Amino acid sequence: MRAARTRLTALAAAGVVAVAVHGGAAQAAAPSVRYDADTTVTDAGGTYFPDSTGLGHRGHVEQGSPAGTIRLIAHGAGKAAKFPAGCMATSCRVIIEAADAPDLDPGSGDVTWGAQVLLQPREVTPGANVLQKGFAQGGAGLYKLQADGGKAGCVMVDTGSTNTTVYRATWATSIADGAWHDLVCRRTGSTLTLTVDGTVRKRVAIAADLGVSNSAPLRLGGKNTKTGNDQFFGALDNAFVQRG
Ligand SMILES: [Ca+2]
Ligand SMILES: [Ca+2]
Repeated sequence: MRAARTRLTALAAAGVVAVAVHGGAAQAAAPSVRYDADTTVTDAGGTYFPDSTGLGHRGHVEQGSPAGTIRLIAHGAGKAAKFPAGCMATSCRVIIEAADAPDLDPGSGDVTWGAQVLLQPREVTPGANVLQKGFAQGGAGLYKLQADGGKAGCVMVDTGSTNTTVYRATWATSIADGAWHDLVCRRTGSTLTLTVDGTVRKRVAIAADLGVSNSAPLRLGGKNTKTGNDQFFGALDNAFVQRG
């Protein structure tokens, strides 16, 4: 049992599985998308982070104006994606964006998403979007991981106009302490759960029929590249989405 537990801990630390933590029996991880951020590829279309699952959800680097840049920093045996804290004062903007795809839309099914996040106290901003598909406004619906004010939070909004409630599972303790944290959001039925470093920190009730299915891209580091995009200025690794 100790060996099994150690293995689960290692998997959770890699940001690739949370099912085993919450679901009782262990399940094999099968994310729809994951970015190990160990490398980038640049071609005629620009620079992108390859999808580590092999499913081809390229994470294109998209810059706003003023433009921010993402660089790779050391993390474990590999790298992580560092967003640009050096230009916070000028509201520079840069995100990682993957095109809409059916396996990124969970509908009303269970879904897990998350990332490993490193945030320094000086990088804290009121809005800091880590990972999202969709928007809180306008009916698109949304699943999101954020670090607003340095506090990890999971957010869901139903697609459509009938249920516009914004559901949030936020931990009151700041994670902006200059250390890596493993942040996992999980929707199971009528529950939305935030897990930080393997410990459940917040659990809230959501509408059982809430569904997220939209035409928005998957975005890391901001809601878009426009002014007021809730730019994230920390570092990310192993951002992932997993249905089921
Ligand atoms: Ca990495
Ligand atoms: Ca879609």
